[in-house]
Amino acid sequence: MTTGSLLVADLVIAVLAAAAWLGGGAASAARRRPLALGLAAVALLATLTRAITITALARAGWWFAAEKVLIAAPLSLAAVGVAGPRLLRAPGDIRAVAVPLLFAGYATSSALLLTVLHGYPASAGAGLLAVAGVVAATVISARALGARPSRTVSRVALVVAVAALLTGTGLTVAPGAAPAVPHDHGLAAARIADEPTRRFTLTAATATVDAGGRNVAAWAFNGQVPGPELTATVGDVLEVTLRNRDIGRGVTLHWHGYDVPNDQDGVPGVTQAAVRPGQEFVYRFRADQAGTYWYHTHSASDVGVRMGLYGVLVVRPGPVTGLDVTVPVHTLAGRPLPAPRVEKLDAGVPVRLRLINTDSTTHRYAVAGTAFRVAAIDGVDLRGPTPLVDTAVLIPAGGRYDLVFDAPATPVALFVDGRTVYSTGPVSTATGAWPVLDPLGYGATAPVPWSRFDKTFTLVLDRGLDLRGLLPRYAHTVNGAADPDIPPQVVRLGDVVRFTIVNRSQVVHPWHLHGHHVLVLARDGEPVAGSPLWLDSFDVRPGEVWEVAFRADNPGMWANHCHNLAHADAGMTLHLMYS
Ligand SMILES: [Cu+2]
Repeated sequence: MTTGSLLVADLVIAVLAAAAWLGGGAASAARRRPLALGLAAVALLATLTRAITITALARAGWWFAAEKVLIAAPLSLAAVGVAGPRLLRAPGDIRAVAVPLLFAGYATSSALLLTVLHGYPASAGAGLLAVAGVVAATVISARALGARPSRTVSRVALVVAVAALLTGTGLTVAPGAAPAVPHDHGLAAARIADEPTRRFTLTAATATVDAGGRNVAAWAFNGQVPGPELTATVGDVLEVTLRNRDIGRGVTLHWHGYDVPNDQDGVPGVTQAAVRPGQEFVYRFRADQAGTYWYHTHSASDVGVRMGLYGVLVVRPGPVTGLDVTVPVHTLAGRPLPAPRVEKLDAGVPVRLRLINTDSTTHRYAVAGTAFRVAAIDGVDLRGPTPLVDTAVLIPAGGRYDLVFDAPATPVALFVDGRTVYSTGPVSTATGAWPVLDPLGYGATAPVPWSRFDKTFTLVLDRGLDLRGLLPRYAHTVNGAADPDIPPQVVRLGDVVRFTIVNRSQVVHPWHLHGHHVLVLARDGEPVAGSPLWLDSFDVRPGEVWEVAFRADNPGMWANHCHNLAHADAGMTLHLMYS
């Protein structure tokens, strides 16, 4: 069983246990004896089963189980300890066990709420709040049912409630107040002064565009979605003038995966101010990385990218040979945008498909009718890629895969999520059952260039109630905090930095560090067994633990965030800062 499924199983069992205890309590209060006893038996069984799931989660990593071991387990033990013996005595008047059963229900519900609303890290304050809630609810229930709680119980309740109020700060105060992200931090590398060799102008404006045969409202660069494809050759100096005609939320250009100097990175409030309607901003950087990249607005990025403010950036090492096409996959107004048409391929022509996922969720790609190799991921060439047949690839949000093959004389087709994106003739469409390539075991290995790390950080991804803004929100959190309260990771120029990224939530988080490619060291404790993977976007699935590293060689203040942009918007953004 994967840790991801264990997390789901544990949650389901916890919900079942809490519901059954509460239901049993209500049934006994209503003198429904058989129902009460039946529900209590289910509750008892479910609560004891959690001993197995919590132990397994703790073995997978303390991050997955901390609050369950420290708070849920004692509360569950209390539930069983209080309700169990009274049930075994099975009194003539079933109403006599109502309060013990309700107590067990409150204890397990409170532990469940703690996991769902607070998550990681566990804190004494949060635990006390949970206990205070249980005591208060039990006392109220006892009064309502006419059972008088003893003087001792009332005293304990009072003490716990006061302690919870005094220390129960885990839910309401930042674990470590984050220093404000400076607007102008003086660390930005001076942008290059060289004469540009490639000039582009991108004008952002509202537009109506054709999305698969239907006109939809969009935000577009130069009236088109995707925006113009920007191409360059290694060594070119790009100068891109961004103008904003009427996008009220502001616009910037972020060069996704391109490790530009910090002041060209296009993150509003961090590296520049958002470009407002009527304003412009000129980006200039040298194209010294070959590969497949893309650009997109980073201002209100969730809405902005979804509405169409993105395009392709391809930097080639030299002249194009054969067929070299980009396939940016995007969903606009709920419909997939059509890919560029390739009607005909001459046999023997070398083909390079640059697949780009510009959505916020993973896509599954399958090339049918030919063997192919994955030549590059996230713009970086793989070492010793071997031919693959009838194999699908999963590309995370923001990620790019370059697939290469020599065109066969027979038809080939590309499928995205089972939908034909293009084909040169009839091919088998049964790609749904194909195995999926694991890039961590593909290609030829090479040693990791570092044996020691100057800085190590752990990012635990979760969800939690964030009460620090104007309105409470159910945030996507990192180490229990949400943007802007997540402390920045501070490194020095030249440091070799290691990150451990743990996903203890129920959803995939495509991780994206700006300004650096990270080298994958291991996933779930298994070292990379294939080509070195230098990634800028990688899916951390529920229950996964990724270890990645990079050399801090690009000074500045860099966003480090989930590229499911709705998650980034809902708190899952922090910053990497050079001291
Ligand atoms: Cu996410």
